[in-house]
Amino acid sequence: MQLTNTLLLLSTAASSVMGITHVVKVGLNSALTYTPNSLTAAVGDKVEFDFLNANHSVVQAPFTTPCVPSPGGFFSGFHPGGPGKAIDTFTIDIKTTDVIWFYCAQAKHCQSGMVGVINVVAGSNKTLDAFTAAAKLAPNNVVPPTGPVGGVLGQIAPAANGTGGGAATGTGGAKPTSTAPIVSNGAVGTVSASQAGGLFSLLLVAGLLL
Ligand SMILES: [Cu+2]
Repeated sequence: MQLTNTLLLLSTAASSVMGITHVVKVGLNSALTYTPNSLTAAVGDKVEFDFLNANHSVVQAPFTTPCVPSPGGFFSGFHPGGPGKAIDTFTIDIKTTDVIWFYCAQAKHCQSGMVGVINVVAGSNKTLDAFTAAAKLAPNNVVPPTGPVGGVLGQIAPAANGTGGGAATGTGGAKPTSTAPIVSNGAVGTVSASQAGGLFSLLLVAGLLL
């Protein structure tokens, strides 16, 4: 009983320390979509884009220019995906509650509605529908000059890639991603390292309690 309580406390503490990782499936069922295309994430959370099919990307954009990169925004680079392949992932940290609009820079995917949003403001006229409508009219789909930038690349092994979904919910950090993030925006401390560190100290505390 006491052990159960301690473990419960521990997992609650762990999730509040590490935040939640929200997973967005890119190209699910070979569609030009992000699933979900609108999500809410708290400061300290992460959003992980899983590239399942075709050759997609994710680029941050201002609301006013849907298919043009935001200065200083993130860009995943292009990631081909398909059945039996490892799934490339691109994970961003949510550092503010500001709205984050994004699109796919491949071909005319942005114009075709391959766009999405994090933390849209309820009641605002800056809706995902409005962004999508503006994207449809955008003259160009602009690929950022450099990247990947603004996030961390990873991979989900094919073995964990049963239904093309990627098994990524926050159950304590045991996600089948590769150990070495290839790119980040200059941040040296990696996600997995800091998570592991946090978990380790929590386990240490648990050990003392028990
Ligand atoms: Cu695309």
